[in-house]
Amino acid sequence: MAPEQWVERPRYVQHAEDVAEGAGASNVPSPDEVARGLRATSEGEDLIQILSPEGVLTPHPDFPVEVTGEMLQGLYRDMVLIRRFDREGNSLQRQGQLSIWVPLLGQEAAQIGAGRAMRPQDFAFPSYREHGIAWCRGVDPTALLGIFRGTDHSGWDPKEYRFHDYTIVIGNQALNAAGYAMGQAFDGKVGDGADAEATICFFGDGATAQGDIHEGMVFATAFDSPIVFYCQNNQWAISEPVGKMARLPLFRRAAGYGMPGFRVDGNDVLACLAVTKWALDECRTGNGPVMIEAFTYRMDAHTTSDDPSRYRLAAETEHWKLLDPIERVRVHLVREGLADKAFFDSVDVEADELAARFRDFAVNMQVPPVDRIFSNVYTGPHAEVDRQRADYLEYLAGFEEEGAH
Ligand SMILES: Cc1ncc(C[n+]2csc(CCOP(=O)(O)OP(=O)(O)O)c2C)c(N)n1
Ligand SMILES: [Mg+2]
Repeated sequence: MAPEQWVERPRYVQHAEDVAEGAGASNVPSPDEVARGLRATSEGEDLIQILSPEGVLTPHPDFPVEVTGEMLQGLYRDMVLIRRFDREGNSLQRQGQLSIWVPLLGQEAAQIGAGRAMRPQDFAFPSYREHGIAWCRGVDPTALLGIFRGTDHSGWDPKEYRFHDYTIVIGNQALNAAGYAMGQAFDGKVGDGADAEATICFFGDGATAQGDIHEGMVFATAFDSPIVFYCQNNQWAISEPVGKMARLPLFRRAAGYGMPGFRVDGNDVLACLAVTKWALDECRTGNGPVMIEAFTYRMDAHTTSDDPSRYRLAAETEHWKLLDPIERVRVHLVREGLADKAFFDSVDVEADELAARFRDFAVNMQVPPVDRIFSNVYTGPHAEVDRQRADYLEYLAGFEEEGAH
């Protein structure tokens, strides 16, 4: 590739200076902007796609996946349910029930595709937006609520679900995941058997600028570890567009470490499923690691503390709406006669029930005892933690005495 091509910015990225220059005061995208956005995703460089935004299914020769009506219905249901409880989480924060919420809106296919590609024995290391992966691992959505109310560090047993705690420190999970995958290989868990294991590590586009990701990839490749590095490129790291920190499509970085890298349409659940399944199988049979870039879009704010209208154009979000990950599955199911109205209605009812249960749990959450923050810091008793607990309780007791006078 010629050097001048290296610095070419992807066309789909809006830069802060473009916004400042008033590139698009209007919230309505022009037809040209819409077409540009569609091209960037559906005809993007090396983009692996099976289900187009129009709902047309084209099998991929390198990533075969057996598609049945029942399987597509299942993926549709998963995506509708996680979108529904994600929206409920957002509303609960707005109503003061949660301290913060991290929306996954727009990334349903990237997460359900990868999550459903995993086998029970595989292990996932998430960052903080992977509610869809939690769902696929069998973690009940209500288990997420303590984290976002600020009363719990986690809400599930990572070993039971083979789904690690959320990691807020950007990129840090790549080190844990690479180490875990090295351990899987050392323990002889890699091979041709049906119980062979792999690890998958989730992180964002912004995290690729973090040293931990680099170190994780170096160790994983040096030790031929069974790990899939799954980057959800949702185009933004809070207010920083991916084109500002990456001169090349992110999946190309894999070559520098010596592993295969693929860019998959992150809004196409079938492509995400097929490529991740292939990658996990490569890893579990000793051909890891593999990197996947799921090319998608964060439709909502970074978190409920963020206001994306300060740094990106509504037009950009509008054209990604046309690439909606759920809508293309719905269109395909209807066009091919694989689902009827009763099916779609039943999923909507189920989604409403899940949201109601989620809300009910949130509003009835009890305030935990103050000293619970000191629990589970280490696997066993620890003198320093005990000392800190005693200090803190004594400090709080001081307020009670004051109040008594
Ligand atoms: C080590 C570290 N530096 C900075 C932050 C603050 N921070 C939180 S989210 C974020 C952006 C991450 O963007 P990306 O990796 O693209 O993930 P996304 O939020 O888009 O899913 C930053 C910089 C942090 N949590 N940890
Ligand atoms: Mg991002």
